Amino acid sequence: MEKEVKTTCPYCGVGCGVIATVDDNGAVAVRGDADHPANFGRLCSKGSALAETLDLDGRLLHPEIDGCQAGWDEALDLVAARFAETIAEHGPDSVAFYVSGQLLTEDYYVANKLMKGFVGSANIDTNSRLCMSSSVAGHRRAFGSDTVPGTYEDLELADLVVLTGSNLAWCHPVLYQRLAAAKAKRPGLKIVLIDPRRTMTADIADLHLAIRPDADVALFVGLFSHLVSSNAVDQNYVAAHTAGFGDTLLAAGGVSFDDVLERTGLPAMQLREFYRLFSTTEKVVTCYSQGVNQSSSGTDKVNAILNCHLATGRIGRPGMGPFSLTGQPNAMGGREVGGLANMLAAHMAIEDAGDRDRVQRFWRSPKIAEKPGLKAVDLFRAVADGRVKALWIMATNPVVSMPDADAVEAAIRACPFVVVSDILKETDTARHAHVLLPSLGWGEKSGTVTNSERRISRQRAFLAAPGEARADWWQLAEVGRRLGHTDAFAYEAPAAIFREHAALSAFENAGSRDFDIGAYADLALEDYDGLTPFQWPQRQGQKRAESRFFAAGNFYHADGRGRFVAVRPAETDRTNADYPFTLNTGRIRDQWHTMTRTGKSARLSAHIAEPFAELHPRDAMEIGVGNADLIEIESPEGKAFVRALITERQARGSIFAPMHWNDQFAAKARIDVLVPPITDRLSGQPASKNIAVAARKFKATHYAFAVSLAKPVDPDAAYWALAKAAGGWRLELAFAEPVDDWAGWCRRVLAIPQGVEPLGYADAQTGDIRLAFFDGPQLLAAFFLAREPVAVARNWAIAQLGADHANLRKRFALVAGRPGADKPDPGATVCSCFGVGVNQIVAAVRGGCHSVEAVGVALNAGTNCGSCRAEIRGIIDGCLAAAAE
Ligand SMILES: Nc1nc2c(c(=O)[nH]1)N[C@H]1C(S)=C(S)[C@@H](COP(=O)(O)OP(=O)(O)OC[C@H]3O[C@@H](n4cnc5c(=O)[nH]c(N)nc54)[C@H](O)[C@@H]3O)O[C@H]1N2
Ligand SMILES: Nc1nc2c(c(=O)[nH]1)N[C@H]1C(S)=C(S)[C@@H](COP(=O)(O)OP(=O)(O)OC[C@H]3O[C@@H](n4cnc5c(=O)[nH]c(N)nc54)[C@H](O)[C@@H]3O)O[C@H]1N2
Ligand code: SF4
Ligand SMILES: [Mo]
Repeated sequence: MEKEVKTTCPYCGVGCGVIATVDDNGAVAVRGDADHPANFGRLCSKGSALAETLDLDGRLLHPEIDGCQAGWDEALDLVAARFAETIAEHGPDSVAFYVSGQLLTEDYYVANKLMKGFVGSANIDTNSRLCMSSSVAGHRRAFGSDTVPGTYEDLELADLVVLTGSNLAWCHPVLYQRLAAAKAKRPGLKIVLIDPRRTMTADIADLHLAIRPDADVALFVGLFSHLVSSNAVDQNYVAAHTAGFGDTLLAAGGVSFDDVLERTGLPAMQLREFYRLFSTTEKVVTCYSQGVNQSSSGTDKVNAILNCHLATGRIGRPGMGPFSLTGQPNAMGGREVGGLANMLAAHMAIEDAGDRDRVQRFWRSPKIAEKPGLKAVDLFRAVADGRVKALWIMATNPVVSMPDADAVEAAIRACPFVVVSDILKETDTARHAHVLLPSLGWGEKSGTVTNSERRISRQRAFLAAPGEARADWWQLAEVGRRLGHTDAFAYEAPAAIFREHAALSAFENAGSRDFDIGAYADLALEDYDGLTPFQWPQRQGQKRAESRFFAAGNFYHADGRGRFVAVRPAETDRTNADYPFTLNTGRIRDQWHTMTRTGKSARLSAHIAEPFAELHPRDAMEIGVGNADLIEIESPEGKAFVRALITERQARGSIFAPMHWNDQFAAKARIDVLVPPITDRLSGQPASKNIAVAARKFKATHYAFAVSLAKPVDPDAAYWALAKAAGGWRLELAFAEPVDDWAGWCRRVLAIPQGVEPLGYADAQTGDIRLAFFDGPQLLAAFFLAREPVAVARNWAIAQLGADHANLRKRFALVAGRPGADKPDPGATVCSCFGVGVNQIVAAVRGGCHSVEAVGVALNAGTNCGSCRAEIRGIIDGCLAAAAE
């Protein structure tokens, strides 16, 4: 019998409801949950492909100690013993946890409780430091609490949506779809995008401000002045509910319109238009994400935005407000449990003696951390210099995602005791663990997550635990018990943890703290199982009609007033002739972070199969780089090799590279090795978007492309990038020097069995070599080598892995490296849901399909999740423009 389970997507902070079905053979299918208020049935490309990422390939199924399989008792005893010894000898601050916004709230709660209440240190930080901490710091400065005032519906109700430092189309795709649908219905809804790059999100923007990196403070300080001079300030709101207006106005006076023009690099007309739109539109929502947070001025950027909403009183009312978009599925839940080193629990403050005492009484803990712990960058510094001697890393991959990643890797390698809890056996971080603990993954674990609009939803298990994998909360509780805290960690199921978390949120609260879900403190097990999505706060005995905050003031500073913060644009002089480019890093549509899950899907890997760097055509020309060349990017911290992608979407002088690739998928593409450990002074969040780098062409003697049935092993080449492909793997390569025996190289790397001889072709004139290995009619691997970037049609070559090669002519066509006339090459995949390539779309446009809808009718492309609609529109525009020339 088919089983249907309602759960929540494990990727981005939109927090879409998913219905998973498992059939009798164990096959899983997913679809959007039409009843979930985040997505109403929609899913993006990543959500739609969830079922393809659930195989057990590469999974960690048993605990390991020093690379050898071990039992749970042995592993947990060792973890507890080593932590206990270290604490006894060097004090509580000599140990640390580094956790993740991808933990469930229940896991996170236990981790935080164990470290802050029972180890007695606040050395627990999380990858949310790299993600949301500037928003947290900004919220706390302005509101006295870490509160996101609005709801998703506000984007649909607004008359102006400002997106700044957000690539909504790719990073919060379902919210983007909701916004796009609202705009289609009501074209009067204006959208302004503020981003140095012209991203796919620009597709729905009425105005795109290609701002200079980190000029946001100047832009919003200038807006503040404009709101004052154009009488848009809500004097009543400011007088009744805020403080600090005067000082902020004074500070803003120091930034003239001309200063703003100079700092932002924007044309005056565009700037005026933005200011006019903002000041004359009552219903404004300003959404922001990593272009704001990940900056040395991240917290000031946040407050510069909040100032404008406070000044106009546009906050907490339908269609109005600042909106920090959270990245990870449980970034918000992590903040609720106080998972950051400078927070306590349930939105209480670690600096506040009363709060510390309250939490300690509630936990009945022997101690409580007395001061904030080390923030991520400082934490790894402390690991490096030996202050932290035992480290537990859970659900995050810092060797890939932390700034100065090589230094972080060296620190982990040198740490006397490292525990890693992950779902995969081999990650760039797991390879340095002394103890590896197998965790349950999505579909296997149970608990709750909170999305960007404060909505708590259940993740539910629908698959059996694989091997000996166990939940993260269980691992932590077991260690807590082994450290002697038997009662405090006697949980038997996530429901009990959730109840405790809910009870703590209400404990001595009485409206003094924003986060309160006391209504759920006594939730019965069946009710936890059946829990439907709800937004906080939900105080005990009170049904709250209003889901927004601050329309009528009631901020969480002691005087109840919101604060203006007198921010000033930072002086940044970053001219350095050795590192003339600005590197901006971020995300692509179909990969999730360090690719441990999305990298398993051939469909998702087809959209962009290689690490790349986007640069402007004139910059490319100046450094002698052509499309498809490889470039070497260098900063004082490190080096990376990636493919060049030349595009006018990129501003001059700046380079964009994705953060996703790692040592499992590429030779040298961990982009965080380039990022210096510079942080925002208030939040400690690294500045991952504005990095001084040099770029040059990487001179290869040979380039190659291979498809292979078996997973390639250790490709020794200066450059390689591996991706899952339908039926096998694809491998891009470049060599710094020729290899003597190419066939031998293939045999080793592409795992060709003994006795299989290659079918070969070598062009003496061009130096091209092609090799194909067959087992009967089955292609095992094909290898295409050239002195220039290889021009073979990738999707066609991949399709050959599944094709029947009984016919000898077909085998020769393969080594000739071109599709037959009957099988045109579909080109690079645009629509991953239906596997439609760019050449197919171009053909459809030439055949008369001049709208995204028409292409959808002809090819299905863009008709499922819709994530590729902006790209399809771009292709149509490109074809029509070319035709008009
Ligand atoms: N496909 C996909 N979606 C994801 C994720 C993923 O890995 N893959 N990760 C999730 C997570 S954890 C997060 S945090 C979110 C992040 O979501 P986003 O913040 O939307 O994504 P990013 O690509 O990191 O950065 C957003 C934009 O900021 C711009 N930017 C850079 N510098 C500046 C600046 O100085 N000012 C302004 N205004 N803009 C600037 C960049 O050009 C970029 O387009 O995405 C979530 N969703
Ligand atoms: N240069 C640059 N660097 C960045 C960013 C950027 O924009 N630019 N963005 C930053 C941001 S916003 C973020 S959020 C981080 C993300 O960076 P990471 O958190 O390092 O990335 P993930 O790949 O999501 O890592 C999650 C890990 O947990 C494992 N895992 C999955 N499910 C589970 C589970 O249920 N339990 C356990 N124990 N493990 C599990 C996965 O296999 C994986 O190894 O990167 C940051 N780094
Ligand atoms: S928008 Fe996509 S990745 Fe984000 S929660 Fe929804 S389905 Fe998952
Ligand atoms: Mo994030």
